[in-house]
Amino acid sequence: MLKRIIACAICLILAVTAAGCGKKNDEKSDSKILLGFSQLGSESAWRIGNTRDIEEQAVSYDISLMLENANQKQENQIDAIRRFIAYKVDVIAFSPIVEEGWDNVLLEAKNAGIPVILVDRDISTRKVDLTTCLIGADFYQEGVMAAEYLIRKADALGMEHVNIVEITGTENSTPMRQRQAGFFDTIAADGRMTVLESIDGDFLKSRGAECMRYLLKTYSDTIDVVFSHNDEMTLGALPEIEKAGLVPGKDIIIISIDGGQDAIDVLKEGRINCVVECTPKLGKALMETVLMLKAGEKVDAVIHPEEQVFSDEQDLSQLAPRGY
Ligand code: GYE
Repeated sequence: MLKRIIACAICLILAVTAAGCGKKNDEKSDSKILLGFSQLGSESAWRIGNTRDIEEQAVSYDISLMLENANQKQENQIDAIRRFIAYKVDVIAFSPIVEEGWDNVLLEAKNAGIPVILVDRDISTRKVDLTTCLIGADFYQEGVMAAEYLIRKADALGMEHVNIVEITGTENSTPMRQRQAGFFDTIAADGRMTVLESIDGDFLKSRGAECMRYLLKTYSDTIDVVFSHNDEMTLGALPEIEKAGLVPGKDIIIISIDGGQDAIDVLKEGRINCVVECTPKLGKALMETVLMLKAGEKVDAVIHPEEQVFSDEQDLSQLAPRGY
């Protein structure tokens, strides 16, 4: 009997200690900042690298992350933001798939007193103060850098006419609009340049292939340049050019954006001529901004990462692995 009483007492002490420990852990995790992040999808190596980077940086900054993937649907992103509001997260971040259509849900976040950070892409709105800041690339400058490369290349080859086809990213998204604007503004003053057609490839490899098939059928061998808004669509387009009996990188100048490892490898093979970098590594700036907002500090309205151009003008043999 005594043995039983002692055993029960020990159990009780253990249970109380365990409960105590549990509470401590809970208290610790309760005190962590909670960030709700709505990713727009998984359409590209860029996007997958961006998601991974945000997850890794959340861990290293000791921030709890509620991550939701919208699978390319704006309504899923709106639902996710509403869930974050209901859950009372400390900060909301999201990468808007397109620029329009966010006012209502962002007003809800504002009324709930939750600051919102735009990651990667921008929104278009007449309302003020719906978001705190934007952390993402300067897409206009990327378009400018792509066009500047093309002008140098046309000079080097002594081209008199340059027929361009453009495969664009998701319609009404910031990178689509800005990359196109930067590219068009820069070639505008160069009388050699003609854009035969711009076609929506939705940032997808399969669409890149489809668009290229259509463009080759329509313009056959009059195409001098493919300007593609991301690596995925470029990698989809290349085999179609080859199937048509043309040599990408030689018969057609290929210009891409992102700079993921696969595209850089193909650039080194000579089948792509130029890749403008767009870094997906936005996680560090995001976590630092979250901490600043929570500390009540002022943050910069726009944070652009540094980016560069990789092309057949350079020796790329020593280029470090890209990490996405
Ligand atoms: O270029 C593309 C991705 O918004 C910068 O989206 C991003 C773009 C990137 O799917 O590959």
